[in-house]
Amino acid sequence: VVRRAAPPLENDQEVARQIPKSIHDIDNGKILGFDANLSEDHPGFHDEDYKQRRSWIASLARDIVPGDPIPRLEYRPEEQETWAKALGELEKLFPTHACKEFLDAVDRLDFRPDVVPQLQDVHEVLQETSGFAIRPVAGLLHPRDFLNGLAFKTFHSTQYMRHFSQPMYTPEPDLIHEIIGHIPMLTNKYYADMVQQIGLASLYATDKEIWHLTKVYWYTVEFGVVMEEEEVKAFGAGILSSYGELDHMKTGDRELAPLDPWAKQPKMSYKDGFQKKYFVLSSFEEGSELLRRYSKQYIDREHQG
Ligand code: HBI
Ligand code: FE
Repeated sequence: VVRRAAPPLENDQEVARQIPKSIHDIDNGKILGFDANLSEDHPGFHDEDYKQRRSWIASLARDIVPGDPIPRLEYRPEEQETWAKALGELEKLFPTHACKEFLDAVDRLDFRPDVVPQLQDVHEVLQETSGFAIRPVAGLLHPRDFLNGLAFKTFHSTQYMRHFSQPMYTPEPDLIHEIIGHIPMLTNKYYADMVQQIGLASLYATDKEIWHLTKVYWYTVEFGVVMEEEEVKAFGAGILSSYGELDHMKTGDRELAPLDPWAKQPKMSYKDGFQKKYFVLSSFEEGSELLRRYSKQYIDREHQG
């Protein structure tokens, strides 16, 4: 039997992609990694009750259409306590370690140890301040979908709480990381604009460029720092939601360098300790200008070709 070879696959050509035209075109159902099956090093791995609760909260996100109100959850006593402990610890470092835009936002949001904030309420504050929206999601989205959401001023947020055995640690995004780390900065218009630019670039990015943008996101939104007079202050959510990282950023053995979105970005380390290098902005006005120039190249290329 003579078999004819299949025509060669054009490996170097991207599969035709539909560029999302609105938030409705972004699928929030495709979750990577940890979905219902937590990895072995997750603090809730052996806790069936925790896993069930987490899956139930995650499942609510799947049925929500953008524009629907986000379901209000009644948090359990151990979840309330986890929130109170994490907030209480982090608040000790905010006055000296967090940027002034963050401190102003935290005042406005009025976090209290005895009340776990509801996503719907912080969504409404974002709508009134920067125009950002919160869309609940069951877990980690594909980087392209997550970044594309930012183009439509939408932040995909988890709604479940980390495991109560480790209030200061989570291996995945959770409500505390989103609410304390991300939400306050998203009320700032310049910051919100900067983040949206990363999203706009991602709409037109190849897969390789998505990987680069993931790093730009990592070194700004997750681990960015800003100069205030002569002092370095945190604005990245990965720093602001971690007591150890806040301390390390301020006093640890680390490098500082100006952010250059065009440059090759260092490899990201998720698990092995704190960041070795932080990228610095001189202000959020400057950051939004810089990223506007950066994203413009992607937008211009799309409209020429
Ligand atoms: N998904 N839900 C969620 N939250 C994130 O913070 C997140 C994500 N998917 C990808 C991602 N972050 C990063 O890898 C960057 O690509 C944005
Ligand atoms: Fe995050």
